[in-house]
Amino acid sequence: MSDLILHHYKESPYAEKVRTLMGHKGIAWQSVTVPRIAPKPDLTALTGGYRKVPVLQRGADIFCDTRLICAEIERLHPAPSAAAAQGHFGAVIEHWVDVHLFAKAVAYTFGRNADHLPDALLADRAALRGAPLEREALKAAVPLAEQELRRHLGWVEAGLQAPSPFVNGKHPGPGDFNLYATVWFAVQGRFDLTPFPALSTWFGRMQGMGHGQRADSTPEAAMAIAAESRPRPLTYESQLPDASGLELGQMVCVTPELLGHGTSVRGELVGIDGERVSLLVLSERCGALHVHFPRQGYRLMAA
Ligand SMILES: N[C@@H](CCC(=O)N[C@@H](CS)C(=O)NCC(=O)O)C(=O)O
Repeated sequence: MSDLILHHYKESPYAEKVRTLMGHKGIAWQSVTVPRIAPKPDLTALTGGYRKVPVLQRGADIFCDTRLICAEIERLHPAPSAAAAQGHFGAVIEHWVDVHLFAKAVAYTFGRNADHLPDALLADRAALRGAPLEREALKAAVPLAEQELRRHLGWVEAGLQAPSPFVNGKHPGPGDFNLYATVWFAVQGRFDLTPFPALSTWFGRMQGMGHGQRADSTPEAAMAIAAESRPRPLTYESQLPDASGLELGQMVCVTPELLGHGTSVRGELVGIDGERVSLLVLSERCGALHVHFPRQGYRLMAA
């Protein structure tokens, strides 16, 4: 049985990014379904408070955010590679997708599906954004979101005219998986890819990767695994404090920069470098955990 446990839900585009990476690499993994809205007591017992999806668990090590999850999967399963080094601009594409394109895809798909979204989902996402989400306003936002999506995806279409089959180059890389997940979400809102033939072909190629070998599990089983495991030794090359001025051993808080309301994690700083940060979190239900975050996209502060 694989020790990789993905906590996710089927509608999540960021989870689709990881599921597709599992497919590309032909990995076996365990699947735990998380509620789509808060409260998520089982997930937050494992993360120390982070509620977003997906989260990857290996024993008592918890990896938050797809950037770090994908890096961990790449480290454990290096072939076939999806590393940025094989192509160009993977991180730049990821940032553009996260900060710009994703919001347009959400505006489009939420607007198109506005009449079918449960009230509780709208209330939950409004609380997470710290701003109201009303059905009529969501519907009114669709034409602009569609125009913007078309303009941005036109850039990708032009880029894919080159002989490379992937935006990352000859092989799929982080940019491909991030972009795929966001386009996948727009397609859930019935966004029409027909005017973008190269993008459609690329989309089909990414979709054809599948999701690897998934075995369904439960939150209880995942928490029992965490409780009976010890966090793995940390793999930071240097244990020196970095430019943040924070010291190992002090209590810190990690908060997402985007949609951060109420999702901070507090713990003891046990590892830090330019790419990631690790906190020791003592969970009532799961014992000692190492909760890992990327530096990109998260604010790290003294608690
Ligand atoms: N930067 C994060 C973003 C994750 C994210 O925003 N996930 C969405 C679902 S696709 C989410 O968690 N929304 C709120 C929720 O489900 O509680 C990542 O790459 O994992």
